Amino acid sequence: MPELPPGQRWVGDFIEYSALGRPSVNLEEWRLTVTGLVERELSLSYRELRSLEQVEIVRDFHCVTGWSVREVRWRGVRIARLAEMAGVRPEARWVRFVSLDGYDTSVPLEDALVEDAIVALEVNGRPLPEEMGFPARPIIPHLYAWKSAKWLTRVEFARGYPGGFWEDKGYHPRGNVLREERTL
Ligand SMILES: Nc1nc2c(c(=O)[nH]1)N[C@H]1C(S)=C(S)[C@@H](COP(=O)(O)O)O[C@H]1N2
Ligand SMILES: [Mo]
Repeated sequence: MPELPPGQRWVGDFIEYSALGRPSVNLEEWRLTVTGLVERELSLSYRELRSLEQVEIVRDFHCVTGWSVREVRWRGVRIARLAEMAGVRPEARWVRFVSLDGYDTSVPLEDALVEDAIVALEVNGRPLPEEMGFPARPIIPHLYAWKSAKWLTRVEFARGYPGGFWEDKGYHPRGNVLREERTL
């Protein structure tokens, strides 16, 4: 049994949070763009993303409101791989994730570049269901789940702290689960 971080409780399944509603996604038009402090902007179709090396991770998922889901299997492309393809500039310190519905969130660059930080395309062996952010969401398992922007469409590298939907309401710039970085 995995260990429960401080202030969390196990629940059996995900609780859907879609603060700005569920956007409708047209997969033909959808692109994941990688922008900001990069040498080469990327604009990847779903097919192109799927053709990159996929990695699988099995990690617990922790919402800052206190619920945790055990041992979720995610599959997708390492954020570090996208950063390398785009050529992130040395001045970059932050990564901002932007969703189709307008939700956004940001994390320190070093947290986004760890080995098990991915842009997930699958959960538990199937493509992300619509309500879970199809076609893509970042998963950075050591950070709280609000950093996992569903319906991801843009990864932006920045020098200054970009903030985000919850961050601008007082939530933590990093959100490390074991350090209980919930609010400022
Ligand atoms: N676009 C978008 N992404 C989002 C959210 C949201 O409201 N909108 N909520 C976040 C929060 S607080 C959590 S806990 C997780 C919940 O993921 P789930 O809806 O798949 O359970 O999504 C995160 N990503
Ligand atoms: Mo959350």
